[in-house]
Amino acid sequence: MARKMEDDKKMREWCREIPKIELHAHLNGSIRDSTLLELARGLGENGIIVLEDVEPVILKSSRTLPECFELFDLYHIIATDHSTVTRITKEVVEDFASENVIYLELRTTPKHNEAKGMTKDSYMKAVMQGLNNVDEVEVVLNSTQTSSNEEPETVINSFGNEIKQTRKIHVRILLSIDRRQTTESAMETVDLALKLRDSGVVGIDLSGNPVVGQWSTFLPALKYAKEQGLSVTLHCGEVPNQEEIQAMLEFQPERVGHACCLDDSHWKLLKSSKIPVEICLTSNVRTECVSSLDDHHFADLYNEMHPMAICTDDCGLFSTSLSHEYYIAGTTFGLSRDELYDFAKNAVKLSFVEDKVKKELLKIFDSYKR
Ligand code: 6MZ
Repeated sequence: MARKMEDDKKMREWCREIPKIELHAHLNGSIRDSTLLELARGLGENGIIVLEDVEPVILKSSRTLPECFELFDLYHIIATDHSTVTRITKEVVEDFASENVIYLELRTTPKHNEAKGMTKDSYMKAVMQGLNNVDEVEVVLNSTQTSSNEEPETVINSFGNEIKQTRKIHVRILLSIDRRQTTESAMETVDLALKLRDSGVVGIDLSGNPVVGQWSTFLPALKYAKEQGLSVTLHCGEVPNQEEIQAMLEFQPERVGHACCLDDSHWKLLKSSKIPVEICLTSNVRTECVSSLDDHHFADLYNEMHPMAICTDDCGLFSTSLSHEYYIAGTTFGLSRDELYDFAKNAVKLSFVEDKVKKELLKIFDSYKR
């Protein structure tokens, strides 16, 4: 028993220590619990929300998909203020870096709020300010940015090797189109993404409550994004809307998130198309998109060597971390450390970052294991 606990602890430590790539993380879903409560208390004191109503919702550990979207509405009230957006961004990046995430693709829905003088543009400025404010680690936003000349640290890794470790995280941003938006608003988001290309924005995500909105509303903006060379990822199959799933797979996005509720024919189509899947284990179980970890489609896709990346989705909302997601993937599906390591490394190829950075990231993986 004690031996098993010791092995388990070592496995958790190892999952934390290895370099990792995060490809599916929503900014506002990744807010620290402590920050969320602090902000909610502030709003409660100012009479903007009733804290007693909100606190149990924040502290509840398991939520259905509809409950998550209720909570997101609260997150949006809390986060619609420039300085808060800046603070959250800084903390989220620092939290991922502390998990040894060496590349983070962070997605967020640009918001406007007239009362706070916030436009989609100013929301994104606040996000960028948050990236600038990160001080625990160096944030690299494009491949032309010159890194500091700080000497990398020498550390001994769990393979027993001496390695050089730099305190650096590459970050790229995806702008999310919320399914509640109109075609015009979705177009605006794509235009904003194009404007912010030099600031680290590399693509577009379609997300939001999966039972809201029509595919035909977003399609013009998604097509436009693709034509302009932005990468596109879609939340696909969180609910069994087979007509939409068909249309999404035909659109051939560069990646899809979740892919839980596909019928047999779409399952075959996904596999033959080799569209990479962003896998969010804890999120899928908590939101009841899959019945249990054992029944998760990860195992089937893994056995077929389908391209996939392990991701967190909303590490604040689901009280998880990327290390924990690796740990549960390893322990649930019986992956060895070598297999998990290769899996982590393969996620580099699925990222939307420039080839030059991909090479640099692959080098970090190789030097770590050597
Ligand atoms: C669909 C999700 C999601 O954009 O305000 N979001 N959309 N399915 C999910 N699975 C649980 N998790 C998060 O981050 C929060 C927003 O991301 C989307 C929702 O639109 C949510 O409001 P941002 O930074």
